[in-house]
Amino acid sequence: MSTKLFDLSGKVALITGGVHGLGMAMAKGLAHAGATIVVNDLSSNAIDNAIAEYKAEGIEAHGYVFNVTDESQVKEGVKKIESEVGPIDILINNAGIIKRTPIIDMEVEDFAAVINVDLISPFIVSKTVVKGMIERGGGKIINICSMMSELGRDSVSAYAAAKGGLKMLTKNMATEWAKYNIQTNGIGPGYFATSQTAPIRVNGHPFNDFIISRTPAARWGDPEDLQGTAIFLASKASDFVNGHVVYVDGGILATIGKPSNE
Ligand code: GCO
Ligand code: CA
Repeated sequence: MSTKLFDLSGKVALITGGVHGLGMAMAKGLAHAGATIVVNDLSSNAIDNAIAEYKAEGIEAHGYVFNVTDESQVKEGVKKIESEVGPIDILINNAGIIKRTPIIDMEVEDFAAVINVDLISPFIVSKTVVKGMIERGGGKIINICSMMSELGRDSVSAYAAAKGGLKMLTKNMATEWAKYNIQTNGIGPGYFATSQTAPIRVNGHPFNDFIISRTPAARWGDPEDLQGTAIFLASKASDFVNGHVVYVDGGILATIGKPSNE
């Protein structure tokens, strides 16, 4: 049985904001590897729809309404999850937002809102969940980073600041918690076909062509492309892997790119 390196049977995984897109795809991957899936969102409607979508794939997911940026709601939510579903073995800090506005036009409140969801909430949820992981002798934390953990792009300053910060928070969590057999790592998705990128993925839109030519694999990622890395970082297979961000990007970070006429 010790050879079942990627088996997640008996594990409970909380995927914050796992009600659509990349979070849902990763959650489905963990479920197919045996994990029990818990998701949260601000809206009970979004949760109901997600639970139905999981069910259609044969997955009995559990949903909880709470706001990841509010520490008392997070404490309450985690307590409920752990008494009703079971102790959380795997945490994926996935909930995130983006605002695309040039720096000089951006309001401080909008910048702060992005930092709050994309950087401060992983801090809040992790510090809440990790206490139980320490008591139980281990756990897995996966922070969802971004190309913007490494690169800038016009109009996404707050997102880049948050995701760059999340990469360093990942290293600091690894530093503080590796000794408790808790592995903290990140996944940095490249450009994926999700609702978040829908406005910039339109056929003929210059950004669409740009991404395809900028990506050595020459395509947008399919959310399912993240499943293998999520399972790896959630499983025994990664028990001595600490503080890394695995970029699942079709090679974007490997290359400087090429002239647009090639
Ligand atoms: C953008 C995109 C990105 C992606 C992703 C890249 O506007 O450039 O939305 O920020 O969402 O995080 O890794
Ligand atoms: Ca268990």
